[in-house]
Amino acid sequence: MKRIQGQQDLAINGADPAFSEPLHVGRPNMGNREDFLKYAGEIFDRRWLTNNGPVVQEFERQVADYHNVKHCVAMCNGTVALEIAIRALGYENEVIIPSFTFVATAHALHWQGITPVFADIDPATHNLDPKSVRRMITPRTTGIVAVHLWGRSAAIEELQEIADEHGLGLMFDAAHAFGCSHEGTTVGNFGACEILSFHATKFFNTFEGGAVLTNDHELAETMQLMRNFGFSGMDRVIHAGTNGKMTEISAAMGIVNLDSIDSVIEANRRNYHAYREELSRLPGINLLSFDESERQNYQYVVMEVGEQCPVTRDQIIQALHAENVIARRYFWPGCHKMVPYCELYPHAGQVLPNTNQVADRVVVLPTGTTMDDGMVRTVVSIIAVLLKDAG
Ligand code: T4K
Repeated sequence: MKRIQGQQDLAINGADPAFSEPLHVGRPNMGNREDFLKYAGEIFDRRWLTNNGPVVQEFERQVADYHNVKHCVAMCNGTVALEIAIRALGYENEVIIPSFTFVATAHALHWQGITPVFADIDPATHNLDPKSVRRMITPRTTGIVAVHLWGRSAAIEELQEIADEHGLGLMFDAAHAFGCSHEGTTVGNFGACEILSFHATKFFNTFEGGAVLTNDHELAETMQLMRNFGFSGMDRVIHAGTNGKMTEISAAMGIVNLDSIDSVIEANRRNYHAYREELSRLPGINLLSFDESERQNYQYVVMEVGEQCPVTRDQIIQALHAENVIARRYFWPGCHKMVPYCELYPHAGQVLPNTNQVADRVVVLPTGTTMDDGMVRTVVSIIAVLLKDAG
């Protein structure tokens, strides 16, 4: 790896990139290959590939136990898990969500003819600001989908209070929060239900996949029907439904990845600490912190580029990309500025000042089991040199 000590060492100035292969945010963490191939062989022999097979059922038990929650309903991906949960809860008309989230949160509503109403975030937490949620309630509001962004829990108690006061549903998009806790209770136990994503780029993956966690037996049963076209036994459809089923091979990947989850979290935690130590020396740069008294998965390393920083966020992104460090601007520019929402609700941004500001200053840095301490230090040295000569 090259040493980066001055401007002449930067790839934006013509030097070779620091890394020969791209470093991605969301490079999949892979479990034990032999264990996975053993499961694959058994699935092959059994000729049972999907439709609530034995591996999916075992996976659901393990994920429910991991979160200390009664039911895990596995799905083909997090977006369909959101759609099914939203429908099972009977949400309609208007539902309040943050704009500062992955666009799937908004799409899962719009796709079903429900209006996503964007509320602002608290700039300190990047999560929904309960005060803004209150302001967005209308007679047509039926529910709230709050997000535990970056795995850090939303303002759960305040949101529950608002939901109770106004007779609204409350569920959580916990796509980032696998295994995380709030005041000692694991995600999955809050609101009516919480959804997870196991996409390849999540620190815990099933290739593609997702789930809904809930302690509500009836709700779990409804979602089990809905993910399988509403079938209850052969030839008998008793509910509206779709195809949201997880395959056996995805569940096998999940079980194998669950076996090594502690080492993945430890790698993420080490990288986060290395980034924190190195970045703390840089002016105008703030690394979002995790409350280490809670269970965390540390899967997103989120840096904010403040006004005191001598270069802009996009200059940092450009310099990193030139070095093959594919840092991301998640979730810029905010859902409200994306199609179709910017066309449907062109004035939504007027009540989202914090979303607009935060979206302009975030950089998400690569982490995971393919990164080590030395690589983290090289990534930070690129930013440090860029800042030093600009300041
Ligand atoms: N709610 C929230 C809050 C979410 O963040 C998400 C998903 C959802 C709901 C919906 O859950 P799913 O329906 O996806 O289960 C990624 C993911 O596609 C998405 O799952 C995730 N959030 C979002 C935060 O990130 P992209 O478009 O940034 O990913 P992409 O394809 O650019 O991948 C990032 C990099 O990772 C690639 O440039 C290369 C590397 N990569 C990717 C894949 C797929 C690999 O090395 N191997 C791979 O297999 O959205």
